[in-house]
Amino acid sequence: MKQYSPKDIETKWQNIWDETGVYTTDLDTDKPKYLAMSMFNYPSGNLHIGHAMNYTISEVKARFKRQQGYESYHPVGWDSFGLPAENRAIKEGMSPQESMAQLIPDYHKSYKAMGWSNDWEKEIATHLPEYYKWTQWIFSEMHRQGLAYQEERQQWWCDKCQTVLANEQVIDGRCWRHDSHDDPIVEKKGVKQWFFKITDYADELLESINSLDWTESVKLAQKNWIGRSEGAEIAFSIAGTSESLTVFTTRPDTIFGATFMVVAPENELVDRLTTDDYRSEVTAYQRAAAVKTELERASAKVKTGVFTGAYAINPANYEQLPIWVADYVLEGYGTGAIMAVPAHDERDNEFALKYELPIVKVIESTHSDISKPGKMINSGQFDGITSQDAKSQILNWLAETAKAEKKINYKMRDWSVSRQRYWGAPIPVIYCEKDGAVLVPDDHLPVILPELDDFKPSGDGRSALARATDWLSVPCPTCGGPAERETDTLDTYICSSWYMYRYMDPHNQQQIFDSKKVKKWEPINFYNGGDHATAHLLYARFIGHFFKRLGLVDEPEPFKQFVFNGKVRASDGTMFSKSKGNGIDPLQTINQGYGADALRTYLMFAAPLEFDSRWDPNGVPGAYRFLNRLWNLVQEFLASAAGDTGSSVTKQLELSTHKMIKKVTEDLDGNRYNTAIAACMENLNELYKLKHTSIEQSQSWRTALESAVACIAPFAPHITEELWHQLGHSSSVHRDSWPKLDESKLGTDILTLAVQVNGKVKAEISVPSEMQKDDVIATALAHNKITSLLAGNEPQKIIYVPRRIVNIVAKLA
Ligand code: ANZ
Ligand code: ZN
Repeated sequence: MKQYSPKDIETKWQNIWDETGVYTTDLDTDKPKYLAMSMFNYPSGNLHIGHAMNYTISEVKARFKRQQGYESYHPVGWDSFGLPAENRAIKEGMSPQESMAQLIPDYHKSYKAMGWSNDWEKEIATHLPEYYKWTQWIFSEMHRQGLAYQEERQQWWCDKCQTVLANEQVIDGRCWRHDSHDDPIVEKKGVKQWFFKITDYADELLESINSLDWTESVKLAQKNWIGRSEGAEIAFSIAGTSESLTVFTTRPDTIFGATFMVVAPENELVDRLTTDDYRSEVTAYQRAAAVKTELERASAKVKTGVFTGAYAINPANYEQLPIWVADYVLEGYGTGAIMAVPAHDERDNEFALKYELPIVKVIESTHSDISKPGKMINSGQFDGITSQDAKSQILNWLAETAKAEKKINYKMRDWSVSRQRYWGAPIPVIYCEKDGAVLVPDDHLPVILPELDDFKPSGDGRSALARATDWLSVPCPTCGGPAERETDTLDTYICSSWYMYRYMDPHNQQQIFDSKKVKKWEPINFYNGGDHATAHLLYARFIGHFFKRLGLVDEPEPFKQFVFNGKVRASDGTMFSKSKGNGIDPLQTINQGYGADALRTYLMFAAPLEFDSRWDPNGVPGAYRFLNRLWNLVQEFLASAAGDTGSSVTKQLELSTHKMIKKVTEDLDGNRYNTAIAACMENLNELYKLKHTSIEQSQSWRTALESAVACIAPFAPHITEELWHQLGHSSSVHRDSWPKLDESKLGTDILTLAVQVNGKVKAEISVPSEMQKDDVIATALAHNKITSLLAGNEPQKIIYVPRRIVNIVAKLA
């Protein structure tokens, strides 16, 4: 009997698949399409166990659909620009170009070794000019649509990366590339930046979240990130001046309880408001606040602030309110100024207690939380109504006499897209003294990133491109005069915000993509990932909505379904990490002899997709044993003689098979991979039980085994391909092989009956409940224990107690 040896069959099939192009997708197909992919790989080292997990998830889905007869596309590409790649190159002492030339072919080998069904003809890489030409084109198109603008702003700055970061790239106060405890907290720095006006899309990005079939927590994260807040802007005039101070509040109902005002230290009004007596204190306070991070400010245990000497007039009751400067009010949100209501807002309350400012309660409530609704008090004509009603009534009343209006604010800021780093797509802008910032004309794209010997950041806040003098000076596209290129490059998140569309038309030289093709292949049916979900998904959605407005796509949402998958952790529950050296190398596991099939099956079996799993050292060997059992059963079948399988065994084979088909199909559609594998295992156990009654080369057994092989194929593509061919097929199991469910085979219950000989239980048989008496008796007599007991003696009498017992009376030797 042939032994199961992954080493012998896996590379063999990988090569055959390459040659025959089973995974090559016909983008012009008439078949129904399916597109499954995992988040973009940014090459910065080896394939690790997290990759093995993530990419297998979409891969299984793609295979399942391909077997079901879809034109299923599992694309592949590299998010090869950006900091992880550049930092890796610096560490290895080579250029990023050299680093990619080394890494990408290594990934090719690893991807093939994993048995992933990628379409290599359509491979893309974001650092290639044929790709980044279109990344640059997106920038230009944003600019033409008035959605790209330049502004000097306080930006997060990572000292280690020597670049600014987008808000989304700051995680708990640290850089997304440098987020361990010993890494520095990011700081703010005033830098001139390019921005994309994603805030213009805030409402539609928020609204369409509800239409998405996504992991709930990720949808919630999108909503929180956009952070829509409904409230009002109310202007307070400043006593003794003609100026006013406008605040944003979500609680106009509390205006009679406002006892002071607070302005953010950076607010441009501060200098004008501050009276000479208080100027030195205010200036000192502003300086101290400037070096604090937003995180420090927001989480500060003790609130601090200084009085400006100025007063505002409360438009509700004309009381004079002292204006303070305090850093718990942030400049980037609302108007950067608030009316403080210490009786009903926690932060204002702390501040008032510390600086002995008055506290006036305006809502009566039995609740211990001061921010809760209740009955209005101390609020003039509004006393007695509920605070909910007061919200709109007070706002309407104020709007008549003072400057007050409804206002919606968003936490989300515009997307800062320029980076002071070398390894990215150059921003297609040229600066001319006469014409200012001019776009590089489309027919001059791409602006090629020049190769540089020294590409490290210079430390002066500009990228290494500032030193590429030949590249830098160009004639102005408008006047032809001397001009200089932009030295910032585009954030790598732009590269990855549109790649899914390029997959649908990867080699187009004329356009970013052919809309007809994209309209056929959008949206991505299945997308998964386990990291950076908020930022990347928000940007990709923004680009989708932008393309929709340009008419390039029909569907504004690029990803129909998204699964935020769990991570593989070490067996002690900690994260795998390079520094701890406790990582699991997928290729090593494969090469130990267990093979890719066992690794894949284990990973998909270890836990529900959305849960973390702990690496179990017995897991891959366990999966290997399961596959080995499948292998051996097929070998036994092939070695057996041709024959007919009795109707009882046939019925049971059918029942078990169709139960499996139903469960595996539903579970794969519902992303319950682990229970799908469990159903395959259960079926195999059942087949092993049945083979003890009989196994022969019959149609019944063939169908059962082929179905078992086909259902395991998405998880274990090599062994199943080998067995499929051993079973006599000449085409691949990976296309159009999904077994058809026959519901009529499921109706039957299975009964377990005791078989007695002369009143003593000697055996047990399982039969379908509707089986007729004669067939039940025949099944009992065929059991090998019974035949050997009877040893050829004719039974004298057979009594059948329906659904319970077959009793055989016979003279025994
Ligand atoms: C008066 C008030 C009374 C407020 C009350 C709250 C409770 P969200 O939901 O986050 O939008 N605020 C406004 N701008 C701010 C800024 N730049 N920095 C810090 N705080 C700011 O919260 C809006 C509330 O946060 C606003 O409503 C304002 O305080 C404060 F019982 O106004 B409120
Ligand atoms: Zn010019």
